[in-house]
Amino acid sequence: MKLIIAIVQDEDAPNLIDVLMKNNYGVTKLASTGGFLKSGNTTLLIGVEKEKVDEVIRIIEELCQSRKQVTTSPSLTTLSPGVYVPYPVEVQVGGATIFVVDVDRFEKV
Ligand code: 2BA
Repeated sequence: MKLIIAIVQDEDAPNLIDVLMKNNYGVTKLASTGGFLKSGNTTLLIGVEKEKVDEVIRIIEELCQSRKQVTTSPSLTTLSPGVYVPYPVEVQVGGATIFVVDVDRFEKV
């Protein structure tokens, strides 16, 4: 068995969860926060048989869009040493960041 850990954008999560559930995959949704943007994203835990991993990843790829987000990054000005001035930085986020890990043991008791 494998555990798929998928970090997706909040906007994509509801539809993705619906489609996974309709295809009989068990899903746990965790509210998470990206370390770089410090804004909310969604982490899904999906436990599946090894043979189903590719299908789940295909569904995630299909439903999770890549988007541009603007954040601010501190920059050191040359005029005033030690003074940080924020300026906007555009980053491309997602579709999804996916980890697939082995599950040693799976029990429902
Ligand atoms: P964040 O850490 O908030 O990152 C959001 C987006 O900002 C990233 O999109 C990437 O395009 C950009 N970014 C991240 N770190 C950067 C840096 N040091 N310099 C410039 N740009 C940077 P994604 O790569 O699609 O990642 C989306 C979210 O997936 C991340 O949100 C984080 O929550 C998670 N993630 C990505 N890689 C990860 C990893 N190796 N381990 C754990 N979580 C990860």
